[in-house]
Amino acid sequence: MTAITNHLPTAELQALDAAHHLHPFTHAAGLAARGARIITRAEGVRLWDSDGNEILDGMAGLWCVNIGYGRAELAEVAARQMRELPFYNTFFQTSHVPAIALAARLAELAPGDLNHAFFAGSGSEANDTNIRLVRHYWARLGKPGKRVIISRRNGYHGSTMGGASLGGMTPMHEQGGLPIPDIVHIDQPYWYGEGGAQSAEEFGRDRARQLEQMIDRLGEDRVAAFIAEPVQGAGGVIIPPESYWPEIARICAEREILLIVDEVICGFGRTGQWFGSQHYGVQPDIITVAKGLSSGYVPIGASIISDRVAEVIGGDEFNHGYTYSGHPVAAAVALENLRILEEENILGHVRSTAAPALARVWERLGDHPLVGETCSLGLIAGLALTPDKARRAPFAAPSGTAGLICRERCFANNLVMRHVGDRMVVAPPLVIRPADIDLLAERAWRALDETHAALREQGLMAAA
Ligand code: PXG
Repeated sequence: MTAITNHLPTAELQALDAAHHLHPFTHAAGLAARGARIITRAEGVRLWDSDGNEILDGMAGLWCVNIGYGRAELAEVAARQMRELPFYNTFFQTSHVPAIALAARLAELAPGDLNHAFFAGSGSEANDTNIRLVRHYWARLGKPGKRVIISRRNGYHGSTMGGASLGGMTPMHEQGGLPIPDIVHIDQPYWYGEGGAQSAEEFGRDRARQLEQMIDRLGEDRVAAFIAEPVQGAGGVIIPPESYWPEIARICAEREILLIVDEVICGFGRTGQWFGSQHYGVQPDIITVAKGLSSGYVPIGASIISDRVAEVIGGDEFNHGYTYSGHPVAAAVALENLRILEEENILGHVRSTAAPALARVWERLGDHPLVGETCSLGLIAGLALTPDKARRAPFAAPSGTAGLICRERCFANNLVMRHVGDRMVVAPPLVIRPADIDLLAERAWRALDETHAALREQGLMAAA
């Protein structure tokens, strides 16, 4: 078989890309001026670009390639499924084997009585499903007034109208008239950035109690659900204080609201457990999954729903669904991905080898003069850049100035590390080996040195 590497020269690809391809979350004119880096192939934890550079992927694509790149088994399953049944829908009293098998497998893996999967094409779509689902659930129980969904500032739940409304990203709300009605936000449990003089434990409890206060303010008869990520990913890897989730669980148990845990990033091994909610010992009514469900090889997402919720919803026709709900090729690939995760004990590798190795090197990055804090859980890690370590001060320059320089220094050192404001984050493929974790840290340190030098040179080391 010929490899798909026989492409146009990089400059021509960049020109066509700039002329015709609008990119997500990208300043198009800025991209056109500099040209995109074009990724042509990948293997394991490594990417190659159109100029032949080898890059260590610290982000598992976009927090999703959990089993690593280049697993031929997934390609073979996809090809077999395309030959056998490339498409059929799951509407109108029909089903097919891959969707059935995947739903049953997810019921086995998901904690407690989360036994029912509603399939979507992405995490955003699954969260849109969740909005309609929880409102319909309460309406079916004779409480149509319970419509409000409480979410968190700086949470991320997708980019559709519903997903972006659930998310707490102000720059997203500013475009397109969001949030949609009946979605409200409470503060995030970001102790390093917002904890002030409080202890982490005290702060975590206080931030959780904002949920209780918001329910009281709105009235329990108006609140349908609370949604949150176990660890906020796109918000900059915000790992909540240990006191946070138990308090959230207490409030959800005492109040008549549903708990939706968005596992799009934390699911399928990222924290060392199948689901991040298991790490924190909470039992959701609904979980959102996508990304690691197929290791990103094909688009697929799902809402996994408890017996209690499914029973209520099932008593009526739920007027909702996507052409690609349970797409046979996507479902077959997801199943194969789950088989590999389990049979190769990849979660065991995360827990006993990769996560401790990452935690060690990541903590050492905390010694860098530009780094204010580091944190990690499983194979997700974040650090805060600061001009003044002692005071945990943010930069005087607009948030993201230092982060962007650092991301570019990482890229120049053949490491993909993402920036969120002035936080740097990594979430490598779960199969990463200790030697590559060392390499990741070595390149990150070099990038931090270069960022430090650039900030000094440009007079950007002033604290706010
Ligand atoms: N929930 C969570 C927790 C996510 O992280 C979504 C929902 C939406 O999934 P889809 O498949 O619709 O994208 C996400 C997606 C970033 C970045 O730059 C993060 C995501 C997507 C794109 C970029 O950190 N997360």
